[in-house]
Amino acid sequence: MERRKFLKNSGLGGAALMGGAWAAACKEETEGRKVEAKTLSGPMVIATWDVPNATAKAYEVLHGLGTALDAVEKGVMVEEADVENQSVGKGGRPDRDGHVTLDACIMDKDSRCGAVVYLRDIVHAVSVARKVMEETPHVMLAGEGAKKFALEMGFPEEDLLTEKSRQEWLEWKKTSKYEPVINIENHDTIGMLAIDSNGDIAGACTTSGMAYKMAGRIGDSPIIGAGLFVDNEVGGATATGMGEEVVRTVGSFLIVELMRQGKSPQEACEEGVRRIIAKKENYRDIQIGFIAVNKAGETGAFCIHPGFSYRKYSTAGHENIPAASYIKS
Ligand code: SD4
Repeated sequence: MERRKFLKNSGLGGAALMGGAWAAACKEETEGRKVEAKTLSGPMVIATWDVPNATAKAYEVLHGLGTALDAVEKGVMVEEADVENQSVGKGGRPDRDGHVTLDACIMDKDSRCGAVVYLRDIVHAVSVARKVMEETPHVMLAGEGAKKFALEMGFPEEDLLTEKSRQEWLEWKKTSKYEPVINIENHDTIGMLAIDSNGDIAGACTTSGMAYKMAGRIGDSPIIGAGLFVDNEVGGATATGMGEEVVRTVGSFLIVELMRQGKSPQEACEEGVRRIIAKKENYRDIQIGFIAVNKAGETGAFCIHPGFSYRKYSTAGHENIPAASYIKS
């Protein structure tokens, strides 16, 4: 019986049987520094905010010995299709002109990456980003070009503005004040990081961006290094919140580099938030949340305001973990 079927039929947790490949991955050297193996006990996935359906889908892929790349794509697609999530994909809140525009990116273990920005009328922006990575010589496609490419690749065209988001937008237009409400109005952008049974890391990030943004505005989420960064030797990081501030500090790249220098994911996320606070006088007006994972499977998260959490699915279970915050209450 082939190994995949055997694992599925065995009734045993995949992680117990994957020890060989897993242990081998743990012994790799990273720039002369031995990677800690103490907490690495099987595949795992983390995602920004409390998104249990998305992490469950990703873990299902990982448990079936799928790649981290497939896991993060399939995982975030759950939120893109969920019309109740008004920060991602279909049902997302529109820009101030009433158009839902999507930003997404994906990055794999070989530092290959793809992104789409200002994509309209296509639900699964992350899958278009993956196609950009795999089928084109480019990293990022924008607007009309991104949509044309998506249609050529066979993605269906559909209106992403739901009646609920349309009604809220019409209500917003009465005052047209751009003051994003912390933890509410731009909640639930999904950034996801996974480690597969080979110990390889991939990440994805997808969003409809800040509600009622100016037409054409792009945030951090599709920008490799800002909203997402993965280095398979070290770990990965991803962000949610006011994207402009994450771009200014190249937040996710910074966090991965801090982990490369020896910081834990938790310490690195804290420093990522501190960097933003140091450059932003009105930091109390914004929310930023970072999550990170290192090669050993250790995770961390930090944010400016209380209220941010992340979902983690590993051999230890499936939990929602509230992130510590710079401002305590
Ligand atoms: C952006 N970072 O477009 C995104 C918004 C976000 O939860 O994270 N919302 O700036």
